[in-house]
Amino acid sequence: MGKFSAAKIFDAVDQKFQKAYNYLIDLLETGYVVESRINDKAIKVTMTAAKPYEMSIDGKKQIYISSSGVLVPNIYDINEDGRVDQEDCDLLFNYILHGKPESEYLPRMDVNGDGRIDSSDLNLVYRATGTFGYYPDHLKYGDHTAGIDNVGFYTSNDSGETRTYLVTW
Ligand SMILES: [Ca+2]
Ligand SMILES: [Ca+2]
Repeated sequence: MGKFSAAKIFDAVDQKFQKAYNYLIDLLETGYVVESRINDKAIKVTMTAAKPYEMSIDGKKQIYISSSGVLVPNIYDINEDGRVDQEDCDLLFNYILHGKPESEYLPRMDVNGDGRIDSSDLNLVYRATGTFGYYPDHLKYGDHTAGIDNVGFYTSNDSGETRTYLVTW
């Protein structure tokens, strides 16, 4: 049986702490990126000095820290203030109705990523506020649809895919 040596134990512990410390310093300096596929979606989490936290799904930022240092909880937080509420709905509603305000948040307004900013996006944000219900956006009669989007009033014979504008904003 070896002789008990407190010095040896302290050395071993010290080396482990040193390794952990070096690992953390490396992590802080080089950052940390994890990429994975979950349910066929590309999930990426980045933690670097430039992006202290950012999670994206299929290349679109979902949860992240904004340039003003606010934790943006999800894609429905249009104005990046950390809350999904009526203000986000109002921004979207005003843009759909009046084409304004054209702000820095414009790229965030197409929340469902279909290339249009319209009532589908507004309804998603509205529901994300926890409020029950919908913003009425269009009327449907058989194959005929009449509605509004960020371009104007439209009619459509194919449920809104092809839109003929009667009035534009
Ligand atoms: Ca918000
Ligand atoms: Ca959309």
